[in-house]
Amino acid sequence: MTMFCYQCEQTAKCTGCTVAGVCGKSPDVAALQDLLVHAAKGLARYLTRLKALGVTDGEGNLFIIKALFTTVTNVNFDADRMEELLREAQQLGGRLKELYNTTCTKAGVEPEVLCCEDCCLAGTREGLLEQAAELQIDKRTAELGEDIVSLQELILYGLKGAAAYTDHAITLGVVDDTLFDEFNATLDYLAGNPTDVGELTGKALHVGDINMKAMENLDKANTDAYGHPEPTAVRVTPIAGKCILVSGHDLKDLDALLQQTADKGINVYTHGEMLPCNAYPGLKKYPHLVGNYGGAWQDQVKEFDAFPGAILMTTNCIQKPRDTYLGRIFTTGLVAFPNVVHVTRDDFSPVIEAALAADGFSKDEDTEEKTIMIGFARNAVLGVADKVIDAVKSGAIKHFFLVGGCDGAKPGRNYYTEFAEKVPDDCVILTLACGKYRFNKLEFGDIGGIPRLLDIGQCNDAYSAIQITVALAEAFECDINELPLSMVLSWYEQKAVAILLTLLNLGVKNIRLGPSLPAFVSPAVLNVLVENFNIAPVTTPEKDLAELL
Ligand code: SF4
Ligand code: SF3
Repeated sequence: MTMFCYQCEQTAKCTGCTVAGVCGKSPDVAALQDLLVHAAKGLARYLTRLKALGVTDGEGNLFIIKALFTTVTNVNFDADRMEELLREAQQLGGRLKELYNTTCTKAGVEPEVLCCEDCCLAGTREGLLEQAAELQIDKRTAELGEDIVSLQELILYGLKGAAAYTDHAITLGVVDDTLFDEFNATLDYLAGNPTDVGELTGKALHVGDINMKAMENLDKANTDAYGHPEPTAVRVTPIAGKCILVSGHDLKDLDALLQQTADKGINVYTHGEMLPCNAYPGLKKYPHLVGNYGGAWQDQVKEFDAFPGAILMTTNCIQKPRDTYLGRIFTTGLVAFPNVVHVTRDDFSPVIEAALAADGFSKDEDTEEKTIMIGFARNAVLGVADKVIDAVKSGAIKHFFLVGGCDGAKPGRNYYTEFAEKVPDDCVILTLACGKYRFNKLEFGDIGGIPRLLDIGQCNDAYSAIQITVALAEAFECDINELPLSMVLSWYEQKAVAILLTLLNLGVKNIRLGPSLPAFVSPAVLNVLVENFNIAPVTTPEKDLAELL
């Protein structure tokens, strides 16, 4: 095997990418990512012990988040960038080791030996790749067995997802030391190569709690900066003129771009998970944020090719760009792709210049205006809670379905379109994340003025969905599992893993998960999830609907 990665839903043969990533990740990038995770675990060992001695290292804490987020699926495909991060880890490791030793001396305690010469990073790319080869997951599986590694990786992937949300919150100024301590302690735990299945299971559920806090912080960061999303009709057809398309998840990048394009005669469109930005008062106030273009991440190659302007990729999910738009696509933040120009939000002028040089939409393409409704995050929905509760009590609303999660490229995801179409007329669909593009342009109508499709927002707005669920349970004085609500989720990458752990940690049962179950969840670990949470794979829309209703 030249590599081994099974962290996402599209992994080869539903078992693992062993030759090259189905996502496009090269074996070298996969190896360097394994090494970066290993380095992060090593740094966390120092950070945890320093913390116990009363020392907080801000730089180290931030690096851990960056390192984890960088290794999330569809974020970083650039081996050079990965090596830069490893060198950063190396320098940081040296400094933390020294800090730890001097802190121990001052405190009069004997320092633990936390690393040796052998685990220091090699000086060359070849050397790094050789070191990484020893870390390949299949080797650990051969040594420890699939169940232990399954749980270790479940914890790691959950942390990666939570790190993505934490990074976005940090970007908007919400920095939470307690959360950093949780990340570091969990990585420190993994660094010890734990093998106790019961303890590993408990830690995995605890990652759900870490992610809940991460999503809460991000919700606060987003709403403090841009206000609460409000129900908004978003245009999904183009307008004549020069244009920029912004994809990913990062609100601050969009804000910076909107500021820098004001009065430049450029229309800005959202793509993929940026669609919910159109509902935030602090972003929709810009008249040149004109709407959304295209759908979910896996359609980007076709859509970016057709888009007659510049494209800015904030975080995941980026795919290998076609040559046809290589000169007008840009990455920012932690996203990286070889040969794609990387820009920072301080200066988006290369993006603006590319937009001005491109054709823009012609008058012929500016046809009828079509809109979809978005902006039903917790504030908007809880604002009409009385109306919703009355509709449930009167029987006008029989059931709620949360149909959401990641979209993806593999076949079988039309299940979610069919499921949404078949939901009975007296039921409401709550949705979030990019999986909603499977059905968010369909007509669902309303029940007594309450739209039957409520788009809560991005994947991290699972926080909003949880708040809505908890409020409904309080109103009906019941457990969340007793509500007339079912969750039919789709997953793709590690943020979905984090959200799933959050839901399980909250005790949510009967989740239907698809389109296929994670390859990294071994049969025995799956059994634990089935026994404790009655989680089940999706089957057919008809069968699942009948069972859930
Ligand atoms: Fe394969 Fe997914 Fe890993 Fe990419 S991220 S290498 S597709 S398992
Ligand atoms: Fe989608 Fe990548 Fe997960 Fe934020 S954009 S949900 S897959």
